[in-house]
Amino acid sequence: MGGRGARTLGVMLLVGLPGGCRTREGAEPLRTSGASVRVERARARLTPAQVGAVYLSVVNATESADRLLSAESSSATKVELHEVVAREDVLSMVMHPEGFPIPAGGRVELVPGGKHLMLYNVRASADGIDLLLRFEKTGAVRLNVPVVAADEDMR
Ligand SMILES: [Cu+2]
Repeated sequence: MGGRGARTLGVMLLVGLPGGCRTREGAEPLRTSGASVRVERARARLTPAQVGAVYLSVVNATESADRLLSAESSSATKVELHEVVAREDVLSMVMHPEGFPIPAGGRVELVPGGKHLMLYNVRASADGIDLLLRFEKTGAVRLNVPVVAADEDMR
């Protein structure tokens, strides 16, 4: 029970660096050794109503702030950036069309009860769902997100 290690470690991702090498002629190359924006612990929870949520961590190891602008998936008709907020004891979801800021040297957690990606009309296969994240500076990051059981601890 609950022994599927793939839940946290099975995420394949490719980070697309925008435009490749951007060093200007004659300038010192930027120090980029290992510094990157990366996605960890991506997992999805689906409902019988074909609505789903994706939770993940974005780690920004670079020295400049980035922003998660949008997301899309071939397994869903629409993906929105949401956050659960409490107003006078009522929980509601608000959309973040402006994206989620990712601070320099920091991280942003998408977790149940907080920020998340909302998927509409999801069709998941046993292989999970594909997800394309678009960052302002990092560019596109494609990953495969495993689907976890509804009763599994998502934290
Ligand atoms: Cu939502």
